[in-house]
Amino acid sequence: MSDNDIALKPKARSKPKLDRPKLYKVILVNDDFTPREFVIMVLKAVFRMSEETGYRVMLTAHKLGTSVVVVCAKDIAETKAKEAVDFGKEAGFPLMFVTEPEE
Ligand code: TYC
Repeated sequence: MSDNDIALKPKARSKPKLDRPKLYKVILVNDDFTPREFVIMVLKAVFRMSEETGYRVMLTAHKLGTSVVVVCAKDIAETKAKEAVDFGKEAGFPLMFVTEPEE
C-alpha cells in the first residue's frame, strides 16, 4: 500500500445528533369526591377537549383509576397538570393530575 492508498475513514460527525427530548404523560387520577361534571369541565378548559372526549377520559379514570389525558413536552405537561389541579383546589375538590415520562 503506497502513501496514496490510505483508506480514508469517514469523517466523524462534528455534530452528534441530539436525542429527542423525552415526552411526558399527563395522567388523571380518580377520587371519590370530585363530581364527574367538574372533571369534564376541567378537561375541556385546560386540555381543550370536546365534551365527548372529556367524558370518555373522565369515565376511564373513574372505572380504572387513571387515564392518560395527553402526551407532550415536559414543561407543558407540568404546567397543564398544575393548572388542572389548581382548578380543583379552588373549588375545594381533591382532583389530581400527575405527570410521568413516557416509556
Ligand atoms: N369518581 C368520581 C365520582 O364518582 C368522578 C371522578 C372521575 C373523579 C375521574 C376524578 O379523575 C376523576 N364522583
